[in-house]
Amino acid sequence: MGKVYPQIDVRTGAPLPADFTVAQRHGDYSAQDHVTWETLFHRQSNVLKGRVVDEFFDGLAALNIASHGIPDFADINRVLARATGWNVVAVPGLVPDDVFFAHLAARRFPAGYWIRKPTQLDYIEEPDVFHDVFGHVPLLMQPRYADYMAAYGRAGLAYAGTPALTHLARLYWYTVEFGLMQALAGLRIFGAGIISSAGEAVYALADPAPARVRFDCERIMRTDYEIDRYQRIYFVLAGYDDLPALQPAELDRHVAAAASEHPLRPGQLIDSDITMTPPPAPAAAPQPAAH
Ligand code: HBI
Ligand code: FE
Repeated sequence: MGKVYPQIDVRTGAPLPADFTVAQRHGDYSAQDHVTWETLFHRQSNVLKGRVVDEFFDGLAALNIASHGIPDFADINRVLARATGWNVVAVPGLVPDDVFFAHLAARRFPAGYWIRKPTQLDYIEEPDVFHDVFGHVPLLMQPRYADYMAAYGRAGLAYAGTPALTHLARLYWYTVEFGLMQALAGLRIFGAGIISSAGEAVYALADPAPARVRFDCERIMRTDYEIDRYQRIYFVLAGYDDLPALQPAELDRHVAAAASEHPLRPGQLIDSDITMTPPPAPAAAPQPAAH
């Protein structure tokens, strides 16, 4: 069954426009909503130290996305638009694929305006403002990432309604949502789905269970994914230059090659995979002598 999309803004009763955007209505958030943001912000900032790519914390700082409550998108956009031409727009939640791609192609990131309830800190089914703004928006300050996201939107529009969309969605999943990156300092979190999850931020880098495989566009396009559990496989970019340009002719070749081979299960490894093992957990710190 396909998702049923809302037709009105539930806060005002006004019909949704064709692009699904709504006003953020920053003044409408409750004190509890801002506390939920603060709780999530502190928890994730702590767990991400030494685990996330440097550009993430650079982006947070530049955009003044901080613990002091849910950000006002207008404040973010004043900085973000000048830096990379992107803007954040508010939407009620998931939007149809073609609407999502049209926003990205126009360098608009659709962010859920609502925030999860205190009883749902660890799992939500649709993206809220914490996942979207904390997880996705800081890296939009990075020029290569900003260009990749817009190119993904153009590619999505080109493939909308075709079987190739399955392959393109896998690429988004294994880079933008669940990608890792090999930085000079070590293996780092890159994807927003990991950035906004306390449990997976630890699991993705250090747990022995999942595979960590060198990024390969066609290989990813063959790989199914599961949305309701920690990933069984992560793909590791060597850097921002690894993000594919997504030019139409090259992309068509990748999609055709991926479609000509059988799909791979999420945990399945193949001979051509270059795998990496996580570094051993650091030994427990020596106890200070009592005195
Ligand atoms: N809508 N708001 C929102 N956020 C998403 O990440 C999103 C979406 N609609 C479709 C979608 N993602 C994916 O199915 C595409 O990347 C294929
Ligand atoms: Fe996301």
